[in-house]
Amino acid sequence: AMRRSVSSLLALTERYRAMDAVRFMERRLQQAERTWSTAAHELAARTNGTSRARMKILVHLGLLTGDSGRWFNSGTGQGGPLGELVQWADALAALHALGHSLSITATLPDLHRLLGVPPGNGACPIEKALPFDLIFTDYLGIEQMSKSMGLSFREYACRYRVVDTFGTEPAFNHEAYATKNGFKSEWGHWNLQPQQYMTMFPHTPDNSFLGFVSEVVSEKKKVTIPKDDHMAMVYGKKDEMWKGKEQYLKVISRHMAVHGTVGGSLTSLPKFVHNHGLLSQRDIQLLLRRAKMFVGLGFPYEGPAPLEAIASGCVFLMPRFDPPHSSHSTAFFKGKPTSRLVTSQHPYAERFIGRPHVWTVDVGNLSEVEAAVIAIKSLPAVEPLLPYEFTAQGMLERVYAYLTHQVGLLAHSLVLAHLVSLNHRGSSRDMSSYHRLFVKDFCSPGPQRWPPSSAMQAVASEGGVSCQDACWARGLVCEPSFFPLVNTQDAFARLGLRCGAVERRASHLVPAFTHNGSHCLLQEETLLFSCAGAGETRVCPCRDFRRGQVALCRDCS
Ligand code: U2F
Repeated sequence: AMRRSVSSLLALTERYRAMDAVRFMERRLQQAERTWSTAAHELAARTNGTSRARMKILVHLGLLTGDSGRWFNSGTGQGGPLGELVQWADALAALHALGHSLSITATLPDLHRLLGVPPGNGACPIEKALPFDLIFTDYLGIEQMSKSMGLSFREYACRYRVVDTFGTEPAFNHEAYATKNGFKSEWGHWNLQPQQYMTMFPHTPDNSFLGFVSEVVSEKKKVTIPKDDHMAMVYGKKDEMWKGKEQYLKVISRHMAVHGTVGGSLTSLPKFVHNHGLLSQRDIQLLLRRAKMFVGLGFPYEGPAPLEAIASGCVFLMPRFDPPHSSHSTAFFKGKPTSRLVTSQHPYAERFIGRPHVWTVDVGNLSEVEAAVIAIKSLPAVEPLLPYEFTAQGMLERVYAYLTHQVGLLAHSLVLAHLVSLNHRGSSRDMSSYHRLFVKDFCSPGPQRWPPSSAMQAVASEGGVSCQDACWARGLVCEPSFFPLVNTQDAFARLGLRCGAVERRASHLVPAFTHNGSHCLLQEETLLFSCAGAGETRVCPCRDFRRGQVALCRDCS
């Protein structure tokens, strides 16, 4: 059954309430309780009659352990990163609202205790069967589990979900391939199914888009705050984010009053800035409802605040990155397991939202900045926009779909039913073959493919274009779970690609076709199927998507 109150969730986080980061998450959960409750109620009505298994889910917040924990906790009230805490709070809210049985850990000893890791320093297999159906953790957490669970770590690999803000592409995830082909990174290399990584924005369709919720202020009475066309609010809660931005801000200040919410040191803030100090999430949202424009400085990358601003009727003005930022060119992305080219401070806002809500400018070109500011200031009121996928209802619908369709457990229960029926018939040979099948196929799609294959549209990309971009250019998204369906000569032929020769390769750039020689290249390592990556003409499995809910196809339930 869906849950509509957060009180039993707060009873689980109570153990860690001494941590500032946990108190931040708890405040968020309390403020958003009504929003989640309504979303749970609506989903319950929509799925009425569907029976679901209550899963035992461990949520291990690796980011709050050890040095990382000290960093997040000390930064919570000092302008440090909050995006990750926002996402974790919302992930907890969704799993809880869906009625699953949660356990939460935020220290290493607690993790070991719940996993059943025997005391001692070495990595040992856990003593009993893993007592959880799923484990949601992050990159630090998965590393901690690998170090302490010994051989059991791989045995349960399909049960892990790694909340990974910026995404992990298949070429980085496959350890041997990454090492051999120059994709070795600090964080990747876990050889998981790429869809086990869950991102903050729909970066690469190779991963699952978990997201967060942008509508947290729920008031008993709706307060109308009039927009002030002269008010610009700057996105940057730490002094260092403002360094070197004076000229850009000066141009804005000629037309609008510039407000900031910076905590701690203020040495880089120009004199003309009205600083409010670091604010609570609620207060910052009240300010956003008054401001006409929200101004990006270039950092932080891809945070939640611009969506909150756009949802409050602000226009978001931000820097374009030309050349784009990437793990090759930018210290922040170095070591991140992605080859993504980040073309602006907030590619989701740029790509999925755009004008009139989002304006992307070259901040080095002050006349372009000025023209944009004048145009924004004179825009008639811009309607608040909150993409459905960032509402509580949208996130709950998505997490519900993932927990229904991406879980080996469902395959498990089907297999068990078969085992039981075979056992009744006394056929032990069939039983063992069925069991082998189950173990082997634990992570792969069950008998019913999801999304349904009816949603697939195969496409041949232009040379040098990734499947992600080829699908997008046609108003579709790349769907990695369909790759096996296009990895055949027949599928190539249906696209008019006649194979002079066929070769099987382990490469993140295949299935693909070389026009020079008419070679059909088929994938032989399923972990390397990848929507990201451009090479020869790629053969791509695209699908449609719901408006405002890119993770789900139109006929996906
Ligand atoms: C991103 O993390 P940030 O914490 O920098 O993300 P923001 O967009 O600034 O905001 C996160 C939340 O902080 C709130 C605001 C957002 O919900 O309402 N907040 C606040 O409570 N008080 C304030 O004065 C200002 C903001 C990203 F999410 C991370 O994944 C990245 O690691 C990081 C660096 O790129 O950027």
